[in-house]
Amino acid sequence: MRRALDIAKEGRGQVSPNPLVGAVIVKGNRIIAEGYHEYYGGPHAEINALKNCHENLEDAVMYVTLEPCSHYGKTPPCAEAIVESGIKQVVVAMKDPNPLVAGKGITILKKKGIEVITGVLENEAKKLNEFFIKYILEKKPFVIVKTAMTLDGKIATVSGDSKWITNKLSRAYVHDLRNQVAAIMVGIGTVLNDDPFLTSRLPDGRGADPHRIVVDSTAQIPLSAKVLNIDSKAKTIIATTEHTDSSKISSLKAKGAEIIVTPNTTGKVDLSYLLSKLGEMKIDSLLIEGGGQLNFSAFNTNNVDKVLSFISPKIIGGKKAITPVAGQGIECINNAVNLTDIDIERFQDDILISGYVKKR
Ligand code: AOF
Ligand code: ZN
Repeated sequence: MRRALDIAKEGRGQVSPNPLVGAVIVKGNRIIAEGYHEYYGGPHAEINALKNCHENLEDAVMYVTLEPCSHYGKTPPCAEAIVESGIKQVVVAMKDPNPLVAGKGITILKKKGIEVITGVLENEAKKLNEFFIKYILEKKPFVIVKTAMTLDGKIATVSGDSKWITNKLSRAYVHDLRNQVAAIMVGIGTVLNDDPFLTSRLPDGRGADPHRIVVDSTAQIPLSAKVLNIDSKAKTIIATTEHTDSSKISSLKAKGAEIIVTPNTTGKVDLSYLLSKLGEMKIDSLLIEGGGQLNFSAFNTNNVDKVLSFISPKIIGGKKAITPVAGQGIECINNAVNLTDIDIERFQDDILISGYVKKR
């Protein structure tokens, strides 16, 4: 199963919004075939493993990271293909949360006399598909807020300089993450200050760019901004409100940007509405990279699933130097956003603390 989980990861950046799935076929102590879900709309992992197998499958066991499907989707049901293959035992890491499947795949296998063992490395499998699980159940992207600060809690100096707070290794990790998510989001302040590309630049030139989303309630974004002028397959989406004048919207559209107008009562972009729209666009995962105002809004509206907080051992001071989460803040510690399942990693001298937001 560990091998199946490992090969499933090969599909990262390619299968969204479908799950990452791996399958390994074992006979005695030998792996005789394996396969994974390689690209969106392509054959499922189980089918690829069966296709790669040229031995008799009696006495063989299939290890698969997600319950085999039972539905006619883009491809016929894997559960039926497994039945036809002659395999008599299937080991499954996790049940498929997709309401179209949700146990039906396992039922098909059992009815045909196949022995099914479930729950093997289940936590690892759930972590591997945390984007898919949120998206398929809530029709909204899994939201990660990533921040990078100095040891004294700043994300830029008093003059606004922030290049670079974290080291090369940490930054490479973030580019790899950008390759894994379907979209990346920043506030207009970040575009005005840093003029980022928001692309995934992996060292080997690999990497599918995520869609770029700018939250910009009055569409202040200059037409010369890099995100509006880059050559990339991914879309640039400007999320704005009814306060934006239509001529600016037209010129942004002429630049190739897609516009999402959220209804508003506060003058700000309604993040919950925006996330539903992104879900409708099949965006299963979203990386929010600041600034402090957008980060606060995302926490304050209960829309964050996971936090990645880089801390670099530098001290820069400055009462006015900005911090990772700003906005109006909260009054009582009791109302703080709390994280759970904390993990700590080191990238040379930088530290990454990650955790999941406890739902309130
Ligand atoms: C995959 N790859 O290896 C497995 C999946 O859109 P479809 O028709 O390809 O079906 C997607 C659903 O099939 C997916 O949501 C999940 O429930 C199930 N299993 N999907 O894309 C795979 N095993
Ligand atoms: Zn399938």
